[in-house]
Amino acid sequence: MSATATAKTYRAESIAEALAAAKKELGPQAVVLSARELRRPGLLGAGRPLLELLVAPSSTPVAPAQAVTESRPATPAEEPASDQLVKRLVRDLRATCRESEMERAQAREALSRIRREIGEAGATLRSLIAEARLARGCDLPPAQITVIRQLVDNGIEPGNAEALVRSAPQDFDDPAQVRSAVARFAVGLLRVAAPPHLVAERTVAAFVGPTGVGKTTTVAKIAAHAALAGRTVGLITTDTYRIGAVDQLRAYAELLHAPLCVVEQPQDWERTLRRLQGCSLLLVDSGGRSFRAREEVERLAELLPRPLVNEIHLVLPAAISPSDLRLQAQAFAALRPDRLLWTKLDECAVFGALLNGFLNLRLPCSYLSTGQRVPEDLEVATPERIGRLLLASPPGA
Ligand SMILES: Nc1nc2c(ncn2[C@@H]2O[C@H](COP(=O)(O)OP(=O)(O)O)[C@@H](O)[C@H]2O)c(=O)[nH]1
Ligand SMILES: [Mg+2]
Repeated sequence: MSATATAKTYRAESIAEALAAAKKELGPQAVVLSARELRRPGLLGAGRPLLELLVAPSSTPVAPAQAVTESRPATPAEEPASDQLVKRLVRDLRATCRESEMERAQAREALSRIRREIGEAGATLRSLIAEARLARGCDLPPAQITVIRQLVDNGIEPGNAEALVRSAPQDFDDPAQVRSAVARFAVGLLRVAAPPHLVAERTVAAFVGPTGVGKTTTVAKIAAHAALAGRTVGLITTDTYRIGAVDQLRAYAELLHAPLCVVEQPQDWERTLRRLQGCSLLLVDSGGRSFRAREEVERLAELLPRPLVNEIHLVLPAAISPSDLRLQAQAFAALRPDRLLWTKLDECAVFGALLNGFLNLRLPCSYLSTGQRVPEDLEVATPERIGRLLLASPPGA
């Protein structure tokens, strides 16, 4: 006789209740053959669903597992029913956890998409308003309006361009003169930060930013310049997330004969500082963080405690759009960066981001990275250089 022929069904609100009833009737060795959820009868089937267990007495030869459990793997006949149930519950729980984790990830993804869209819409709106003002001629003379348009063509946010032109001396009526006046004004306005490789005091400088912007390469360049300037450099990385990230920095460390330490948790600093106590400049590379990964940025903030870390450079590509700049600034705000470091200037046609970054974030600029070569393609930022970049004619203009 098959197991299902002698099996009985038990219904209850919980598995435990149904199982207790089954064991009471069929004995403690009863075997659960299957379980399913039933909708309660009623208009809407409301309330907690009922659970139905199909249970056979233990003396009954158990039918081949797949007959009862369909596609589930076979369960050894001697395995007690309670074990099977526990396994099943664990399996179900795991599946539920996986599902809710996926739902959370999808919700996070949707939220950041909305944030991004709002950011972009805001930037577009600001541009449109500024454009509309310019189209109406606003209250500025034509020469000033021409220069505002040129600055906008150079990637400067329209609002920033107008503010800059309005703030510069107004007593010119030739666009070229207005342009020079604006350039002089911008140069006076821009702030740069002392580059850590040329600072005499012992400094711990960290470099943070999105993935692939050139953090590791820039750290290597600064380390090489520091070594050339006679500093003893120690390299530190918190990037244990990306495969090969530590090896990338280790390769540079070996070339420079600089020690390398990994900081994976805040407690690692004590050991790291002991090991690098002879170094006068500690450069901390970090893993790239997507602006979506808020928790990761918060975790990184714990790995870069102030005032132990003296300065945090937010590394961004010079080609970044105004809306992405706002998003990235927002994403990395938890780290309280105090320097801006621009990379990939060589891949850039216009340099408005350098001014947008300064005006929107109010952070001084430390370095400019102008290519892939280590250590050659690195410049210490100066207002004059940034001013020249801002006012350079865009290609094709
Ligand atoms: N064109 C150009 N490429 C750069 C510059 N800085 C870094 N890179 C390249 O960008 C890629 C990513 O650099 P990496 O330092 O690994 O970025 P990270 O993920 O921020 O650490 C590498 O191929 C670098 O050679 C730069 O200033 N200009
Ligand atoms: Mg890196």
